[in-house]
Amino acid sequence: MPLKVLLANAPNPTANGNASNYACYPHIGVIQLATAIRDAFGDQVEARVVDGGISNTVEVQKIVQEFGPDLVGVSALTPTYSEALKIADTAKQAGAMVVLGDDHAGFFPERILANRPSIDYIVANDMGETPFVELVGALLSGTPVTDVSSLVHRQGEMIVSNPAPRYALAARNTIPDLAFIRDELDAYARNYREQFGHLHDRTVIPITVNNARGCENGYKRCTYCSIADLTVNTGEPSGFWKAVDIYNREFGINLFFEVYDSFTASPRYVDALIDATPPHLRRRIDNGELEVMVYARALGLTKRNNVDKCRRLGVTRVNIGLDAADPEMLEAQRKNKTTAATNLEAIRLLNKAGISVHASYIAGAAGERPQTLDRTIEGIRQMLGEVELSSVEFSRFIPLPNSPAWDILVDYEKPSFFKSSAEIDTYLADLDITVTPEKRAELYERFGEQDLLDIDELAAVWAEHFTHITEDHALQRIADVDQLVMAHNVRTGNNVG
Ligand code: B12
Ligand code: SF4
Repeated sequence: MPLKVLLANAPNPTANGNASNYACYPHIGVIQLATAIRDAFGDQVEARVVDGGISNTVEVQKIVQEFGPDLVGVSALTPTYSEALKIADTAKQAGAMVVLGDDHAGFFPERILANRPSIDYIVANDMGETPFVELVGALLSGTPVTDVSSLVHRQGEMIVSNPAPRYALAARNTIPDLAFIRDELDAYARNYREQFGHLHDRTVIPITVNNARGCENGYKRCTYCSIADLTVNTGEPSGFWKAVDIYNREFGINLFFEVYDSFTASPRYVDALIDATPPHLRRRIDNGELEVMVYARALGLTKRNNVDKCRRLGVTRVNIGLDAADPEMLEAQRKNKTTAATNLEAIRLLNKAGISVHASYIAGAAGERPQTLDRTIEGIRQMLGEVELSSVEFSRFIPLPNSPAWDILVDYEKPSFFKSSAEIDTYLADLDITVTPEKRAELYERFGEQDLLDIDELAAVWAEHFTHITEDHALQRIADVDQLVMAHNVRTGNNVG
């Protein structure tokens, strides 16, 4: 009998239990894990994948019950953790072992194991492939899990964290086999085309790929950035093109969203990608048959001929976090030498190269005032008048764990991204914000020891204590911008990309 393994991505918790607002891409992490164990163990395992991103918790729970798995792996982000817990409970009741992975699991592994008896193991690493294969290997052979790297597990009364090395993408980066989600591929494509189809000359079928990670701003990350690890970690350039080739031939995919945190982080990798482009794919890129989409920093795009390099790689859409047009807010967001002028310059260069731009802005950064928000909105108005944007996303600020904002809100005593509490005090004093010791204690009491966090509550508390505007004001101004953007026939949205 093979070991039955179900990998599930937890949905967002929304009122109707359906998280598919903008499910344009599958969760490729869980597909990669399923592919890796199938490749490693063949018919010793029977793997299945379900993405709550295009269904809902109840659907995922039904599949867990029907499949009767021996092991359920659940992917949990901070906003989806509540649903991950429900899926874990169902899996445990159905007699499965449960392992949790992805960002939220990696941020609070000990706390989660201490609070949640349904969860047996946590993979605390944002590169889950090697540990997951090791875990399944240990379960198949009945050997102890003490040697499974990056695993956090119980040993009697104790919670033990096995050593967690940094795995290199160049050493192992299995191409996720989309056959695991063959029946659902069309649903993502339809969702994408509904929102963005008009940006492309032909009918596009999108997918995310990931052959490189990291950001040049990683040493001083943006205030809201919650990404687990921003160290630059690049795969073999040939691996990127192999994924493009296979996905295009086998699944007709023609739009590849490389979710590298910042495409301009490693100039050497970009050059190597250009050099490694297979001639038959180069021809198809030049004919507009294959398109690439990336995230990039505005400042990075203005340097080293990067826009031209993007164009040569088939990039037709770029996502940029412009964040604000007000200098004080850009500084508060730790945008690291990015100014309203560099933002405008980057978009002009992209426009000239015929590359469309998805721009995102944030209302309610630390120290935000009605006037700074007005300046940002004026900047958006100017942008809309001077350059072409394909979509503009204006979101409220949400302080997530593993970000500088989390240090400011919760981990004040032991910050991870500020040198000390004193540095946080100086940062806040510059923004005219003071927090009393009593309030500090209250904030820690409220969020400091929790594994389950309410995103709306976090956003509201942040607005109240760390900005000079109310949350209602931020939401009202976001609605104003949506009107403004729509009047320019540009798509709006919240986290659309
Ligand atoms: C592509 C992407 C999306 C896509 C695809 C969805 C998805 N969940 O992957 C879309 C646009 C749909 C999306 C939506 C959302 N996203 Co998103 N997304 C990303 C992005 C840019 C890349 C993720 C990726 O594909 N990486 C490449 C793959 C190969 O790696 P991976 O997914 O991390 O998986 C690896 C490991 O994490 C681990 N692993 C993952 N799952 C599991 C499970 C088990 C059992 C194990 C053992 C290991 C394991 O192993 C995998 C292989 O190495 C990241 C940013 C980033 N750099 O991480 C944000 C990010 C993950 N998203 C984020 C958020 C908040 C969301 C939303 C909640 C936004 C919202 N408000 O609705 C939704 C959630 C939707 C959902 N139900 O999944 C945050 C999470 C922060 C946090 N504190 O949790 C991130 C980090 C961005 C940020 N704001 O900082 N997202
Ligand atoms: S530019 Fe993006 S990836 Fe880099 S630190 Fe800022 S939010 Fe994170």
